[in-house]
Amino acid sequence: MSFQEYNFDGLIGPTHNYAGLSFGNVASTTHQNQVSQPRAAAIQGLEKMKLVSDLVGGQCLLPPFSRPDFRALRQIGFRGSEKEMVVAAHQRSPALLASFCSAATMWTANAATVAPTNDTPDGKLHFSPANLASTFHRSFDHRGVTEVMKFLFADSENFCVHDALPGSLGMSDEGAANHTRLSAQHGDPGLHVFVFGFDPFNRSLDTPKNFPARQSLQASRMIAQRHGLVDAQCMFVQQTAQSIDAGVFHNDVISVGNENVFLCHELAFVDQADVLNEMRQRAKDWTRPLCIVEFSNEELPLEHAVKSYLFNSQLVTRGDGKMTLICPLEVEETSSAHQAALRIVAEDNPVDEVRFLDLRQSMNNGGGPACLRLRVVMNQHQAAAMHQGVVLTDGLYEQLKSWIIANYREELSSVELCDPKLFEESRGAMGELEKILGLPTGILISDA
Ligand code: SUG
Repeated sequence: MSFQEYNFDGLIGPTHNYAGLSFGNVASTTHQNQVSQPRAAAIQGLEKMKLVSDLVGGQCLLPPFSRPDFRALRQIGFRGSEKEMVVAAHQRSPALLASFCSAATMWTANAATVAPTNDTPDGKLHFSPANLASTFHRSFDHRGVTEVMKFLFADSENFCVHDALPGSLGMSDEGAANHTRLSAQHGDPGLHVFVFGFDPFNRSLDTPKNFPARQSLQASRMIAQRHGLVDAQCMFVQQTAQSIDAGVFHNDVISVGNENVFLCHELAFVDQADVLNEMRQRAKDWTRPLCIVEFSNEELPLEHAVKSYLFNSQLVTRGDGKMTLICPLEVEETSSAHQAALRIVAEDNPVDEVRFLDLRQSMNNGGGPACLRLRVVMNQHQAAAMHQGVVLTDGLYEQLKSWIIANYREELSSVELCDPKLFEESRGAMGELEKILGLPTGILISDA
């Protein structure tokens, strides 16, 4: 059986904007109320998909949804026409309306946590959509995401798509952004490293002072349990409060792993030396040695790691077994991070290439290359059993480019989120996209 990693990137939606909704995410706060460029954002994301498709293949996408999310507005008691609901929400608070207009489903590293077939006792590929309960503007997104995933992975012989965990703060789950699967090669058994920021059942753990810890240990444990993973396959590791306070709101801002390579900052984890030793111990019988590259704070100050998003680079395995590190331009522009990237390539490990990519529009909201993709390891039967309409071919790439140019505004300001034309445009665009991707009518329209 041959296995391959498929990257499901979030196609960036037409209401991409800078409302500054994510407390603890430095980029989101810094760019609050700036004018966004939805068209450029979506093209930047699409170009990343094309690059990965050309480099390694297996590129797929997850669609955006129409916004505002009228279903959610109705759920919290707004009534009347769509225009009336939008005006009333805006009058209550511009941030409230912006929460229902967010295009945050683009960051598909937060869409779900995944356990591939060869790790699960029932031999199915498991997905647990994330409840994203720690940020209000993202807490409704799992409904649409789950519906889409259940459609894409409908074949119950091969796949199991769970519902999100109950949405309480104590059970707050941020998906694959706080989970790394390491393995000798994608098709080999994996070591699942779950990274949490707090434990609702143990308040004596160190907690951040300035910003919220988003991922609950109990949520991580429940995801592992429902995927059928046993302790021998898992590590549960605490993120340092210091890093969260410096803006590391997800673990994928301070570490990244792919197959047998793990890159991290020295301030990523509590008791880090023990954590890394345990990883080495767990990997000692692998057919390829685990290569860990750790950066000291002296070499790469924490704030440079956060500003550059070095650890949010996308690490992919090419056909020749070597790896490419796809970094945001900000890494090239931050000298310490640039040097760090060059060190990764120079050291004895499978990474032999670094690429820099302009993802500025998403980066300004705290979303780098790795935030924009969900990794799914599939065998060839599963790749054939999933819905094929979301696989990026050259034809689909061209179609999506034209669709973006035809449907997206060049610029969008916070005030324009009240514009009824915007939600008509967004709904119309999603209707067209459903046809392009062969999705059921209405699945991307957040109305009912
Ligand atoms: O949850 N930003 C997202 C960025 C998510 C990045 N994902 C990963 N690290 N995997 C967040 O903070 C921007 C909020 C706004 O629109 O104002 C936002 O939601």
